[in-house]
Amino acid sequence: MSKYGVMVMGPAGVGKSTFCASLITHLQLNRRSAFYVNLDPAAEHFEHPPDLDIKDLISLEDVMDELKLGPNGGLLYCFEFLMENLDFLSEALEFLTEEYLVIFDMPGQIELYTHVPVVPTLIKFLTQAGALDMRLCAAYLLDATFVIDRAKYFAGSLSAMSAMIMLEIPHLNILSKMDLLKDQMRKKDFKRFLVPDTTLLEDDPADRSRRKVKVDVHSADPTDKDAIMSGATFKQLNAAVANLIESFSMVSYLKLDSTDEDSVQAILSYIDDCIQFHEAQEPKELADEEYDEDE
Ligand SMILES: Nc1nc2c(ncn2[C@@H]2O[C@H](COP(=O)(O)OP(=O)(O)OP(=O)(O)O)[C@@H](O)[C@H]2O)c(=O)[nH]1
Ligand SMILES: [Mg+2]
Repeated sequence: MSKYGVMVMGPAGVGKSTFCASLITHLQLNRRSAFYVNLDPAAEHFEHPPDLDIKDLISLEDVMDELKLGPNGGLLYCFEFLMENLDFLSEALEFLTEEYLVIFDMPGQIELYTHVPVVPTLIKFLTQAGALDMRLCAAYLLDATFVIDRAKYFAGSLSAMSAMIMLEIPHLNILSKMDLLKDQMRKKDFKRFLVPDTTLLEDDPADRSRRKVKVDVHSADPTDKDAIMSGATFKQLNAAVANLIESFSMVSYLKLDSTDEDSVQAILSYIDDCIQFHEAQEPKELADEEYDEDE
């Protein structure tokens, strides 16, 4: 019997936990079962209490205190500790039936998925045939307001692509917080950002405003952010990143507004399709009150 899950990831503050909460509320309203796993040892407040919380295994505060580590080093230690104690996960997940959607709420340190092999190892463990055998997909969130600054948008897209290559599971890239863009950009203009391509660099408003700052690149202070970002090298770097993303042709985006139920439902449908959730479900008997007597 397979298990089904989605790993919600992406940079800090992009709305991962908010999306997890909206998804759980939506599943509950549709009489579906969710199992919420918090894997962010720094997360404190939850709209829905987690069914399993990494904080019950290890405390980030204790790690930082005892090992004299900063928050990022501490987080890495917590994940390495989790890797050595994977029965913490398997004991909680092994009895879940295929009706459950397991939702993993991940921390915002993207180095966990793009640089160090911790999350790829975790994914191998969860999806391994014969053990938990989970059908898992990644929901990689980026903040939709990144599109206003093309450098940020392409850097985010590069991190999404890097996660796709490292994790090797079905992957959805999602632009979150769409409600924040409603007043800033027309729908027609936004559509271009759903598939990154190099033409988007041609009309970068942030680039135009940077050009107003006249800087002599030869005498400028190399640590001055404005000087660096208005220079030709920065432009070339962005163009190279955009070219790379376009040539791999792997990244495209779905839109999400976590405050809108239809939007959450649309993303859930993509998740269900990716992990083939519905194929495994037994036909359910209708509850008594749901029978239509005329039929
Ligand atoms: N307007 C708007 N704000 C949102 C949305 N989703 C999240 N936010 C806000 O963005 C902030 C960060 O949201 P979180 O859900 O904590 O983001 P996160 O990715 O889990 O953050 P970390 O776990 O710290 O990396 C909060 O203030 C949320 O209220 C959204 O769809 N629209
Ligand atoms: Mg969070």
